[in-house]
Amino acid sequence: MKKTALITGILGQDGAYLAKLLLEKDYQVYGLIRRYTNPNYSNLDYLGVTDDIEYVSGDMNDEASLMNIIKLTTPNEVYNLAAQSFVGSSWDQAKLTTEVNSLGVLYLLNAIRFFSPRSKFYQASTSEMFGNSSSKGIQTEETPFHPRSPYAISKLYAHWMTVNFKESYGLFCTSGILFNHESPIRGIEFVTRKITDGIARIKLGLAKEIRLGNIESKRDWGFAGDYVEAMWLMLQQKEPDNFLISTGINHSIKDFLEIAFGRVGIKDWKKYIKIDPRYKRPAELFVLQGKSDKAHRKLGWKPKVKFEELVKMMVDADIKRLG
Ligand code: NAP
Ligand code: G4F
Repeated sequence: MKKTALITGILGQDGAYLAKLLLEKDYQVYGLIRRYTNPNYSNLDYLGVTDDIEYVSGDMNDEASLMNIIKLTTPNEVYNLAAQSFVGSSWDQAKLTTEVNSLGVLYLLNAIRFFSPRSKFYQASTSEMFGNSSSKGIQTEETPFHPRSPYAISKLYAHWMTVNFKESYGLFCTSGILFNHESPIRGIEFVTRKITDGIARIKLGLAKEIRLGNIESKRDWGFAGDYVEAMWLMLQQKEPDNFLISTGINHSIKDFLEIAFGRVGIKDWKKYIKIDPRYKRPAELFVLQGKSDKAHRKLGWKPKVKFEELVKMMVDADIKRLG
């Protein structure tokens, strides 16, 4: 019998990469999608898996829909990737962010508890939960949390609720604390994709500049395809546990700009960048750099794609898409 998995957020970046990985492992994949007049399958199309998924209709804000889906599918594994995932919007839409990212997780956990308690559960937690708190600038599973955005706060609630369902009801609940991970299908508003899309437009004569906020920030950027493998590995363990997933190396947005513009032969990239206060955040998170020793040791997981490779992959894909 095939193993079964339910993925929420299947139309997003990670949902698409995870679906591809699980299909390659011969899972039957259920994908939760919201009701739309015109749903956007472009990420799944990009990876060539759109027709291999069984779609179920529901919403993280609708508790009954989640109960119904869990009851009907009783999957071996549930990956909760659905979220209002853009930090920048979370100040403008704090209530919505909380409803989807916090309460939605509580609804899903209760649905599992009542209708499929043997399902293993993965929660998409985030390095944003650390805020600017770190020991010597590097975060580990032991670093205290100090969230600095409504998004990070909503995710911290979900993280602790996931831990609590494990401790209270003995469910197999894991939380993956993932650092930034990108790909050619990263959402267009995130800084990496905004830059690679902007560069492709400049190169093709479709745009003259890219408007950005704080370009001093440093992030520990990895490749989404590598990170979904870590999610899967977490659910293959005997005991549920939380893991931090990162590359261990960080770079500034300026580094990203230099390599990305370099890829299309532009050296004087500064003249194409305009700093626009609209893209600055009320509370910034300056440096993220994670130490994934526990994941290396217990999961045998290591990232494969290096930073430069990732940047070039994204630039090339945007040039191809627009060209
Ligand atoms: P993404 O591309 O923004 O995808 C998020 C998905 O959530 C979208 O498909 C969206 O559906 C879905 N969603 C939003 N609200 C929903 C609702 N009310 N009901 C059902 N689905 C809903 O995000 P991602 O980059 O793939 O990230 C996946 C998860 O990992 C997110 O939870 C994110 O917070 C977390 N995370 C991401 C990173 C990263 O660097 N990428 C790092 C740490 C943690 P629509 O397509 O219908 O809009
Ligand atoms: O690309 P970003 O929007 O990603 P951010 O805020 O780090 O969040 C992403 O990673 C988290 C994991 O750490 C996830 F949990 C979350 O869901 C999301 O996937 O911004 C990165 C940095 C920030 O410091 C931001 O202020 O880039 C800076 N930035 C500068 N100019 C900009 C811009 N960010 C965006 N999106 N757009 C700009 O114009």
